Amino acid sequence: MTDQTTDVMTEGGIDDASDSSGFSRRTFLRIGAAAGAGVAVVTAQQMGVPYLSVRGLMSPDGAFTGASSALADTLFYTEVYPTSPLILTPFKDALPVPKALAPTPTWDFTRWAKTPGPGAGQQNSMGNERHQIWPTQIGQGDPLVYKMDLLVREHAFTTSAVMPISIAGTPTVSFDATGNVYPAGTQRQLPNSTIYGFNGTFPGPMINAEYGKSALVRITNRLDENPMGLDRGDFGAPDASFLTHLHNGHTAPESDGNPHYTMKNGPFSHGYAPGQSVDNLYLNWPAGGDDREKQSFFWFHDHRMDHTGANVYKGMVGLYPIYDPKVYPGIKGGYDMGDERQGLRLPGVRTDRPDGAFDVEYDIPLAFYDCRLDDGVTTHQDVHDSMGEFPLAKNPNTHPEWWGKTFFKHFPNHGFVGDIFTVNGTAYPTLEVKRRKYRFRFLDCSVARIYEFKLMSSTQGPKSAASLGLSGNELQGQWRIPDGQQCMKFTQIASDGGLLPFPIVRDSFELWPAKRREVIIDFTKYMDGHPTTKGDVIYLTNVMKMPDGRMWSASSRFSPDPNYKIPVLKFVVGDVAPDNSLIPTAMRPIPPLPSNWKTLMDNRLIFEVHRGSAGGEIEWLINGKAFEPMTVSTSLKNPAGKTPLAQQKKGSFNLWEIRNGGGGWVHPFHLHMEEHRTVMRNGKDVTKPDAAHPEDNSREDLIALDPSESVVVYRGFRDFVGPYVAHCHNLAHEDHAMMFGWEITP
Ligand SMILES: [Cu+2]
Repeated sequence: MTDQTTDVMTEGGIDDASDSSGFSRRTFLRIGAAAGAGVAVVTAQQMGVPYLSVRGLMSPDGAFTGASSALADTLFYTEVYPTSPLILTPFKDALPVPKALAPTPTWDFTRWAKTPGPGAGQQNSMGNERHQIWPTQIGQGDPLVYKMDLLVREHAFTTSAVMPISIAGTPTVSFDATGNVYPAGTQRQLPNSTIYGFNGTFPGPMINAEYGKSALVRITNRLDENPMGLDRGDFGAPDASFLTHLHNGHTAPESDGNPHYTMKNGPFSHGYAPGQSVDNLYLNWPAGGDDREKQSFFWFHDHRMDHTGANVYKGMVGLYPIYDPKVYPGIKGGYDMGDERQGLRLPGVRTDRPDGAFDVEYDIPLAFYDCRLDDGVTTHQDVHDSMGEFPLAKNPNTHPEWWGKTFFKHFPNHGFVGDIFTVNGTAYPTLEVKRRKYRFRFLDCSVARIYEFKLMSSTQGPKSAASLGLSGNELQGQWRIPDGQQCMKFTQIASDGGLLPFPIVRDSFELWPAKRREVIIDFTKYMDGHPTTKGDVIYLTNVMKMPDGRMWSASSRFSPDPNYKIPVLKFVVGDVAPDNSLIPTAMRPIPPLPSNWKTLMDNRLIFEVHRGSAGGEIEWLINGKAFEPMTVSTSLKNPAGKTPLAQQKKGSFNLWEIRNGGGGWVHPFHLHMEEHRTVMRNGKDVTKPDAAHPEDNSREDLIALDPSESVVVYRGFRDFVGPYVAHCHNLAHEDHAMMFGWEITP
């Protein structure tokens, strides 16, 4: 253990605070690191080192081969996961297409015991915060009010029968909640999984927002209630607290749902406890009031310190497309308001509802989430098992009573990847489409999995990986289309930061955790020009193989595996429908860079993300430090010889460099509050983007950091003051301290 790590571990501070179980995970780590209690030990052969060596992914300084990481791997966890039962009839269930949540009528929320409003104490149920900017201060009316309760409920991923299979891909025994054992070869129906969901659903509600009309969301924690008497399993924040972050809303800290804020303000805790509520106010106002900063697809998710991965995986995900009804000079009608007859004329037919919400047909969000279901024979075992977070589980233990329900393991902290792929909460769904253009809003809400999507046709149709003789990690995804061939292209119109300056036609695109991509798919013709016909089938196919949370082992960019073609969503072409949409040639202009931006390079802030030597709870470090929620982080020494605090003056702009410290890992790195623009990669000016990174000519809120890559971004710090965070969005990395606090000062 290095001095640096010892430092972090003895620093004390708020991460020592006991939670409801009487322990802090990080406190336990200190005990655990010393005593080795409750820790699984694996042999050196099981570790990732040879795998990475073979792939040439060792860091240049060889750090990954050093004893430190190996020791951490050895001491703190094993990578044993269950094999999910095989879903026997994929594409049986329809893709759930969400309808917009209705705002709460004024007569209703004005009768609430604590009414929403701009006054002191009106921002949360503790009465100790107020909204930094109320919409009337920026020329808007009072906000639309939405209500969401966090509820313990059930969720079904499929209605198909399943066949329990082993890691060898062969039929195996299965179990049920009452203690029955079913012999190998018995078809089963899955039990529902327990979720913690916004309004009790997964995914949670969708708010269709509009620029210029703010939204206030009253989120109330009712996770202490369990009216259906559901088994909560052994994951999710053990104190049932939550913290909701609208990713990546331009939002004041008190509504931003980040632990650097909540530890110092508001709840003075990791999150909001059962019985508490918070009014998250989303101004739907672009950074600096600049229309070029408008975005188009947010999502909201849990951000509870140390348990974000578990809480998101347990269902705390919601959708937030944002439209722009503004009329700009020279363009007829609202620019991007969900109506294909005006503005940019992107696909979408809008219906304004009497309840104050609106729905947009042919404009569909697709939330990708991978899961694993318990096989009843895999031991639930990680470093927390001796610390009493889930005492009823008596872990390490097997849980045949949870057979077929979602399985999550906090460790290993490489990440967590599932073997069943779901879209909008349904495994392998089907969408019947009209013969016309659609807008799809892609979101990766998985804990760690990265996807690469292609549109493929297949004459033979899907075959189960097990039936192809595959086993182990090759079973991930369950189904393949061995004869799949690309048949269509995507026209990408937006990235995480909103509409692109120009559409990009793509054969495939990657989707990293928390990232969004919006595309138009034209279902009238194939890429060779042939028209589609009714009944044609097109598979949205994942071609990135990612056996664990480190990174992919095969993708189009690196060592593609032509046999890995996982159909995740089936489109069936139906009847022709009217289509007034167009594919525009130009969309949202990118805000200009100052011509002298390179003069900011010397004084840039530098953050290097890397693996620590202690492993365990604080395995993932930034600038050598584990996340310390009370503290503003410090930059590494920059070329000007300074180590500035991560503080920016309100209204300022700066360059920040995020470096991947190496070791053959990738990190989806997310900075809260404003989207950024990538200006340098590995020291090279990319303001004129190349084919490998066409979106460098756009705004994003997440940096997809390749192994050992350095990325410099330009961004602003406008409108609000206070504490924010930046962190890896591989949620296992985030939960193991790969996060730092920064702030905007007046
Ligand atoms: Cu990471």
